[in-house]
Amino acid sequence: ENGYDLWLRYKPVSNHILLSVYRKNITQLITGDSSATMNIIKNELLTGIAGLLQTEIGYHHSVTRDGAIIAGTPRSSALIRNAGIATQLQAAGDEGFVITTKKINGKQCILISGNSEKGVLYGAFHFLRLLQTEQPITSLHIVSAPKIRLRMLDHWDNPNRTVERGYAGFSIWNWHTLPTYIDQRYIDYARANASIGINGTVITNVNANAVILTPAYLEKVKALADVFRPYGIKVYLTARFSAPIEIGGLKTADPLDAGVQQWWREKIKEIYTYIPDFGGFLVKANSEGQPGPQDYKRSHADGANMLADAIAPFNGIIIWRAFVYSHDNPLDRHKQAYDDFVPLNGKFRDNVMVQVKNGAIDFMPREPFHPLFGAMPQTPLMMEFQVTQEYLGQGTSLVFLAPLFKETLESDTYYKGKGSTVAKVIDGTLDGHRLTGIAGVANIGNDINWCGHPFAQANWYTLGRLAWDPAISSEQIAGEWLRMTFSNQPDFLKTASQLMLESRDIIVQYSNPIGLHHIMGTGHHYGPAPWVSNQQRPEWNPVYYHKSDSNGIGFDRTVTGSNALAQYYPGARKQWENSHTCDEKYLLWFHHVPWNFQLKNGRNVWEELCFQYYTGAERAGKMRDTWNTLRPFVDQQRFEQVSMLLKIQHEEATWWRNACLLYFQTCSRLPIPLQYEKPGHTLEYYKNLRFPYAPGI
Ligand code: BDP
Repeated sequence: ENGYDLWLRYKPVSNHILLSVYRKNITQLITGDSSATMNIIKNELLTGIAGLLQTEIGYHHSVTRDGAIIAGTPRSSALIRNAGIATQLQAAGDEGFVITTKKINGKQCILISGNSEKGVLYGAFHFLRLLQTEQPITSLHIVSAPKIRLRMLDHWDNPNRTVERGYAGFSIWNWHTLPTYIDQRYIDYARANASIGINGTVITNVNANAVILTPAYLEKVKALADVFRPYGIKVYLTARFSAPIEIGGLKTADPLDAGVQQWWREKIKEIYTYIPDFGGFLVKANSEGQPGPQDYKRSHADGANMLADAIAPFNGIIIWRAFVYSHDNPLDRHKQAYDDFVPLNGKFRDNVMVQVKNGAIDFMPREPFHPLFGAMPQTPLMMEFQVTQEYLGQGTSLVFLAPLFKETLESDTYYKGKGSTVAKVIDGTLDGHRLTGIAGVANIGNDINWCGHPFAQANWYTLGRLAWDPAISSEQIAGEWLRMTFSNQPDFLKTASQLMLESRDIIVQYSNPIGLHHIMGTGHHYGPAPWVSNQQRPEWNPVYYHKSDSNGIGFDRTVTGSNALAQYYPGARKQWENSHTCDEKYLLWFHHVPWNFQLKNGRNVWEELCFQYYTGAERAGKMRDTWNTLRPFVDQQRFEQVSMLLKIQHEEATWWRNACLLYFQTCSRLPIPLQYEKPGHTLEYYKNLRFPYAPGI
């Protein structure tokens, strides 16, 4: 298997007892009135059932026997309308679904329903998932509604098909052959997203190119939007703030300039002539060199509101990113987004969301939650996770991200007292927001298996599942994905899910232990480079973040340092503010401590770093041994791929360990304890490694 089928393989159910139960309970399909979406539902159910049950069930117009599957909305199907499930349907809302067992005309049926066809589509995929994961189906009473309204992928794809921070080949969007040539990939992409509830996609990079807003390209975007629509997916674009100058011939892009406002109004109107359900714009402004309203001494709110006003008549939204930092913020990059955005709370239009990365620095392997969560109650905040593994082993490492995403979502902001979790800020319950969203920076490219590393597919899957319901556990997600992607065998599942669930902790241990962060290679961000200090902007240098010197190591973010901690509510702050009681996962994130500082386990900081780096690298090696025991359960192609990649990962873990410890040792001047094997090379060797063709920039 080459992995192209993702988690939608529909292989025969291997449990024979279950298979016969399924065959008895699934005998015919009846769907609501035909439409583009209903045809997709019908085909998906027929294909899925044929694959899983190895039997062709008939397509009927009425219930003639036990085991009928009835899929439709109350509007499109009289059977659903008259089934007496109005209460359940009400609970399902606009996009949710009801799957329920019912007697109709004396026959035992399974109803898959929703108030919209999109809901039925999600229900159909859920039903197939039950079969794929070998769950009982004889008495179903499921009502499921998404907790988050916008469940999105952000593609960092450029028009020339390179993908910023992409490790799975080139962009799947072939701008050259669009709009006429519709690659089957576009359809399969939409289908995979629908299967996990994703309902929006930003198809262009946040480092935006205005060309996408020109008519020739809008034609191409329209072609994609037409493919995605029946799968319930809306298209969004990134807006380059200086587009009025670059493609509009104006002299300025000042958001308060009437000509600029007029230009955007017309541009947006034009977009809607191509794409009547266009979702809106995602904007990165005044960040890392991107143009923005501050170029004209206007605020982020001025910029966002100008676009919001132009798009409001079409019910579009503006997603404005809070990922900002500048070189003239001398103390701590950690603080800037909060400092810039909190004063703007309440100043954004109703159709603006502010998109905030999970942490204040940048998608680190472990990062405390962003202090903006809970700090802008009048502004709907959208979560931005990074699915592509820029800082988590890129394309070579098996790292399951559900534990990382969940750690953020479950963090307590204390904004409205204990229990004010980030998830509750994001899902709108704490402040009653109508607009809610979770976005993930996509890890998809044109590699045959979509995501490069076979296990990276699990992170795409995770994004969808957690955006649907942030309460789903990592164990559940890993289990579902493994069952559908590989096998339902209990022995396989036990070992493979443990492998996944530990993987994020392991990479934290061997790359960013006890709160170290941002010590990766320059530019490509591949591998360790804690020594780098020659970047022109201070906050681009790893030394800015670890502050390692002969006295100690770590970033003091307490009152004696940058005081970034003051941006958190007292309840949250308390867990970190005192170096002696600080959650040690974040010790060096918030404190600069002497090398002989004692941890709770009795080791000092230097010994702890050695312990973490060595243990992490050793565990990375064990991952490969563990995987090798799973050979009997996995097809050869994917087995070998993962095995080879785990070899690389082990080598990289050892490289992180050696390079970091040798470098930090130049500060601590302490020996690596004797029980550990010596690094295989000198620090100079590691410093001299170069990767001119590392992917993803
Ligand atoms: C950083 C990436 C950079 C992105 C930036 C962003 O290194 O490529 O453009 O985030 O999110 O993590 O805008």
